[in-house]
Amino acid sequence: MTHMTMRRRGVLRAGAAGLLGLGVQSIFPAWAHSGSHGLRAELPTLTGQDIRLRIAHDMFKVGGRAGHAITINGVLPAPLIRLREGQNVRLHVENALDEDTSIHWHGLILPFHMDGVPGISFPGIKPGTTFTYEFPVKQSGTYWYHSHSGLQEQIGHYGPLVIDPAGAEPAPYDREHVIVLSDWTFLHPHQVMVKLKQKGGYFNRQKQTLLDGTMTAAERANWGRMRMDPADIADVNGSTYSFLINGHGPAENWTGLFRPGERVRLRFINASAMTIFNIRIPGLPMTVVQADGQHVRPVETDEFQISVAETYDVIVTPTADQAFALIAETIDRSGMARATLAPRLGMVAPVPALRPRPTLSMRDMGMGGMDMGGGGTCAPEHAAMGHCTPGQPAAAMQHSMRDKASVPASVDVGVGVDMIAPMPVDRTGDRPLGLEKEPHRVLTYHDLAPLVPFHDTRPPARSVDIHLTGNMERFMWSLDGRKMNEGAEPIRFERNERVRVNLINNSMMNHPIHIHGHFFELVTGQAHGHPVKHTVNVMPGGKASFDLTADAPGDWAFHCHLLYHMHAGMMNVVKVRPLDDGGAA
Ligand SMILES: [Cu+2]
Repeated sequence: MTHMTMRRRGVLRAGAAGLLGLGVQSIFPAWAHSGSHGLRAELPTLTGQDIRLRIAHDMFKVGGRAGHAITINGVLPAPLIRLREGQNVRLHVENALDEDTSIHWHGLILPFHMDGVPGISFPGIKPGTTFTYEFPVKQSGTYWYHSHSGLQEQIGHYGPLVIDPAGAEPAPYDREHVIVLSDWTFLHPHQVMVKLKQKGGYFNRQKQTLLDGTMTAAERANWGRMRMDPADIADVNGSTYSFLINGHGPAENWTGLFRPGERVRLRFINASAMTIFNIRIPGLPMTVVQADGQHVRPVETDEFQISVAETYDVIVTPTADQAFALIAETIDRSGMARATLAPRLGMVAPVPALRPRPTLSMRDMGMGGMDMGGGGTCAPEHAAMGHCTPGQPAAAMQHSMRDKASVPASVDVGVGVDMIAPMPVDRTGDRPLGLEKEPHRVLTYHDLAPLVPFHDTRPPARSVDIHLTGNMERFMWSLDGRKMNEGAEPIRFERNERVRVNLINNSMMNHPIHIHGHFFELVTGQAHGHPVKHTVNVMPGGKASFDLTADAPGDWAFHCHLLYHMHAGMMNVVKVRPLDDGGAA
């Protein structure tokens, strides 16, 4: 590969002065002009009725190193696709790889055979062929698109998609920036998977040796006896990942410009394979106006956590002629993506240090108030159930986390399930993991109120429980103990039925659960109404329920959006019947 194929920012750094001197800068797209003090804010943008995308092998450069990437139209992240509600769109996708590929339009309401999941909704796109997606654009908001083939998403196959409303914008703004968050590794993604399989905590343990622990020796010993790791918060982390904003590493300081006094809309998209981020802009409150592309009542906050595959739109109004740091710290504090908002290029703001690494609590293990580090006290209800013996917390934990009687018989508790959080509770009102004690405001799902009521006001006619299960040590992940490729029965919904789905997280990890082709109402129990989403982060040892109107006939993917969890089997098919032709297959 020559440096000319290193996209997005490799080009100029590789030899800008010489090349420009030779008058060949016209071969570089405008976005590659970085200068020495921050990069242009614009993303390459595609609009109109006919959009052409070419998926190809490429090189990507970050932190002075180059690695193999899959890019779309030569850029990482892929171009911004900008549509308008009410239009039709044809997206011609050429596969220039030597393997199958696909594009899934994340969060879009469309006919199922345009959804782009190989083996579920279409056959995939063969090498050397072009597939044309065509559908009417029925919604507005911030979305994204990505591969649903193998592990391609990890190496660059993702991009932002913004749909402007047909009518007035309910959350007006003067300027906007699209902020695509992602994670990049120079390891081949199949190597990442192999390492996770060899040792579920491979990357975590690698990192732990680099960080000072905050636990006492006794606490450490307790967790050790349980063969559990309270710092097991992210499977893959900063020990291998570079965290990117719009394709730029933290040192590259991607800069979004503003004029003091402007209302600046930031469209955050978490396009990571595996990384949950905590977002804050020190000194600048953020007003959340959209979640997952759906308008919410404006709510001001100082920090929010964005799980993988979620989107949040916020509006900030910086009035001072100064730079602000945009900090996306990873959930396990092993690294950060960082950008700058500034009135002029070249300005920087102080970058705060990574905060101390959080550790899991008993609540994260589905054990409510049990407190393991405090010398073995436990909540009366747990003691009464034999789940906790004061003074012997490790023994009690070990007992109850392995108690397979705490899930119903419908859950297959074979080798793929090594621990079961015994008493998951609704955590949609909890502050996200690690942000419990922050002194400032932190967004929770309970803060999200829909701007307009959901169109279907029927109460659910029935409910379905789905357990989020796994064996962390062997990196096996499943729904109800069954892996996608090992005979999991599809989840069946009657067309137009209203159903409550209870996601019960029996594991100690966060799982962002996503359903294709539908939005759901996240049940928060709040009087201001339930937010409408396509992805919900289910906290460790937690529960989350959503009410779904199964109004999209077809076969749809339903999965954890952590790429390697999905790849390990944490996925199923949702079948909504009958089809438009009356078919029931
Ligand atoms: Cu998961």
